[in-house]
Order: sequence, then structure tokens, then C-alpha cells
Amino acid sequence: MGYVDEVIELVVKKNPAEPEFHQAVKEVLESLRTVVDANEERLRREGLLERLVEPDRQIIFRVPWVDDNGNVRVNTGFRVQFNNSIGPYKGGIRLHPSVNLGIIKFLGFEQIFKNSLTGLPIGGGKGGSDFDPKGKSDREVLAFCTSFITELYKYIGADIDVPAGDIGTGAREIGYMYGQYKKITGSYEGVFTGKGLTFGGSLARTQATGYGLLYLVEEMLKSNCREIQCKVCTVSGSGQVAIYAIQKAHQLGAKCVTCSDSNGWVYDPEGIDVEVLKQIKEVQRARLTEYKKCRPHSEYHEGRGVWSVKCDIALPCATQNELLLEDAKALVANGCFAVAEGANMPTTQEATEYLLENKVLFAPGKAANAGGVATSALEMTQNSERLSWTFEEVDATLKRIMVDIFHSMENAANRYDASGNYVIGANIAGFEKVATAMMAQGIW
Ligand code: NDP
Ligand code: 2IT
Repeated sequence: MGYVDEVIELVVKKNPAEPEFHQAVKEVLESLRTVVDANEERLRREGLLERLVEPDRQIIFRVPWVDDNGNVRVNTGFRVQFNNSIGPYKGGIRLHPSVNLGIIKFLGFEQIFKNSLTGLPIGGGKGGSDFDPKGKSDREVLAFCTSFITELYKYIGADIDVPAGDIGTGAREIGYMYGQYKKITGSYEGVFTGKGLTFGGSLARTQATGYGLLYLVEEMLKSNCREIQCKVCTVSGSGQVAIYAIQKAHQLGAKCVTCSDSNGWVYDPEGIDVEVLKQIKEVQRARLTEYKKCRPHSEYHEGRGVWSVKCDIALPCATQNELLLEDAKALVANGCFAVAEGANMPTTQEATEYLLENKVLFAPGKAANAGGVATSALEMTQNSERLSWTFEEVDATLKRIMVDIFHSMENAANRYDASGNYVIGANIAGFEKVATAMMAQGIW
């Protein structure tokens, strides 16, 4: 058995009941097969793959808090510090009832390669809790965030581990967490990103993941003799990533006709009205059923269905494994020619293979959604130099980073005889830097 297969088998055996983690590891290691085969003796001697798939440390803790009825509630908190060979651990905090250790490990593992691809000095980590902020009062969210950080503060720091937002964690939660960190440590430092603009946050961080996704799509289309103008896009999700992906797509002359949340989805043939969507999701924190009240010609459907709508470009921006094989088949049948992942691992492995076999341009999440964490790294830079940059400066840097990411993955795919396979390209390009750094730093 080859080294890659041995390590995949080991991961499945050592981490039972963590299917998302297995999926992420398999995708990366299978992409690395040619690189590993060419350097097998050295990589084996170094135990490099075994070290890569084992987090540096995993912190699991109790998060007790008091609800509005005076009852004590208990959630589980996680922080997986996966790999800091190229910089301090960096990655978001997910607050969603589906969170468990396997989900956080898959996200932390992805983050290693994503962060490497940005070209910036950030390592990989991820955290979260099974707490559900939906339907909770501000006071309850504050109580949870305060308790979460009262334990987590011991393990994070501006040069150690820098958390940020993810599903369920936005500006409100980061503000509460930062406030508690500062109260306990007395240190005013860039220990979180996605902070409010009045206390060290970066302009354009809110928009960065969605904007970055479209900058990468634009470059990918250009490189394949296509253009984004006048193309119809389907988008899933209606959170931070989806909203600003839709906004940037419209600025670039495309039209996004769908969005979704966990209850249902909207089809607006005239193009999603971003201001209406922002009002519903960012201000009212309401459900997508509200959208039709402002846009009576649009349709609301319960359940899933975004990928059944005819489009040129599909942008999954909600959550993992939301684009299945049957969806990939519907997209191809409807003439979709590009899929770019705004979310982390939204496309199942079978769906990804089907899209690649059918020559659909496929931009994997670790490249396509890297604009968020890249801009977080720019926020860290601004905090370190005690300056803040203009929106235009951050946005222009983000665009340059996304263009560079596209060419890194394109070049890596070409170098390893896999032209046009950006999954292989992104994984190899992300891996090379991390592996070189790990081998230079001895055994740890
Ligand atoms: P938000 O919490 O702002 O929005 C998440 C959206 O996805 C909501 O519309 C939500 O619907 C929907 N959603 C979440 N879970 C599910 C589910 N299980 N089934 C169906 N729909 C679901 O999160 P973000 O927009 O920040 O994150 C979206 C994705 O992008 C995630 O995969 C995240 O990891 C990834 N990402 C985020 C980055 C960032 O900077 N924020 C950076 C890079 C990647 P509902 O409101 O009903 O739950
Ligand atoms: O998945 C991700 O890259 C994020 N949620 C953003 C992480 C960050 O540190 O900004």
C-alpha cells in the first residue's frame, strides 16, 4: 500500500465517527499522490503526512451560561490548533448546533492549506461550539460569548492563535468575545479579526470572502477565455459570504437569481435585491420568507432546490456537503460551466468528480473563499502597525491576492500534469509551503 493510502486508513481508524474530517483528508491526500510518490522516501522518514493530519492540539471545554429564564445551559466549546508552521493559528469560530469535533477538525485541516495559499504568514486552526445563536436574545449571546472566552482566552493571542467569524459568528459575537478577552488579560491586541471598525477592525473584512470569491471567478474565467458579464449565477446561503458574493457579482455585470437559508430558498428572476437581503438578514435577523413581501414577483420555496435552477455559474455559499451528485448532474444538464465554492467543502466528493469529468471549471473552497482569511491577515497587519487602511487599499490588495491564488493553483496543476484540475492545483500549492516549513523546523 502506498504512503497516501496508509495515512488515509490511519486517519479513518484513529478518528472514528468523524466523516467530514475523513472527507477533507482524503481529498487533500489524494490530490498530493504524485507529489508524495515523487518524494516518498524522505516524506516517510520525516513522518510528514502523519504529522500533517494530527492537530498540534485540540482544546475541548464546557461552556455554561444562564438563559433569560434564569436556567443554566451547557454547551461544548472547541478549538483545534492544527498547524502553525507558517504563522500563528488562524481560523474562524463556528456557532451552530451541528458543531462537533469532527466538523472543527475538517475546517481546521482545510484552513492549513487555504491560509498557505494566501501567501501570508498564517497557520491553520478552527473553533466553535454547538451553541445556536438563532432565536437567542442579545443578552443570552453575550452570556455565551463571555463564558466561551473565559476558558478560551488561555490559549489564544495576537502571535499565538487569532480567531474570527464563521457560521453564526459575526460582528456582534466577535465584539463580545474581544471585550471579555480584554477584560481578563488587560491586553489591547489584535487577537481577533472581524472586529468592529471603531476598535481595530479592517474595512472590507465583512465583504472580503464574497468579493474575493468573485475576483477569483473573474480570473478563472479570463484564463479560460470566458467572461462574467451577463452570466446568470445561482447562489446558496444568505449569510455574510452569500450576500457580498451576490453584491460583487452584480457589480461585475452578472445576475444572481437565487439565495437560501436552512428552511428554504428564493428565486428572483430579476436578480436578488441585495439591499432587501441585507435588511432581512443583517438588520432583522429574520427568515427568507420575508423576501417576497418586498419583491412580490419572486418565488419562495421550502426545502432545498437552488441547484435545479438554470445557470451559467453556481456559487455554493452556505455549508458543507450542500451540493450533491444529483445537483451536479442538474447543473451540467442545464449548461452550468463553472462552480466556485464560497463555503467550506460544500460540494461532495462524488459531485466534484462529476463536475470535473464534465469539464466544468471548478474552484475549490480553500482557494475560492480564501479572501476572508486573507483580509483577516491584513487586519492583523494593520493592528500590528497601529494603522488602518482605506477600503480601496484593502480591496485592491484582496483582489491582487485572489488573482495570485488563482495562478498558484493553476501553475501547480500544470506542473503536475493535471491542467485545469484546480482541486489538485490548490492542494499541491498549499501543501508545498507548509511541508517545506515543517521539514525545516525539525520534528514537532
Ligand atoms: P453565516 O452564518 O453568515 O451564513 C450562513 C448561511 O448558510 C445562512 O444563510 C444559513 O442559513 C446557511 N446555512 C448554515 N448552515 C446550514 C445548513 N446546515 N443547511 C442549510 N443552510 C445552512 O455564515 P457565513 O456566510 O460566514 O459562512 C458560510 C460558509 O462560508 C461556511 O461554510 C463558512 O465556513 C464559509 N466561510 C466563511 C468565511 C467568512 O469570512 N465568514 C470565510 C470563508 C469561508 P440559516 O440562517 O437558516 O442558518
Ligand atoms: O473559513 C474561513 O476561512 C473563515 N471562516 C475565516 C477565517 C478568518 O480567520 O478570517
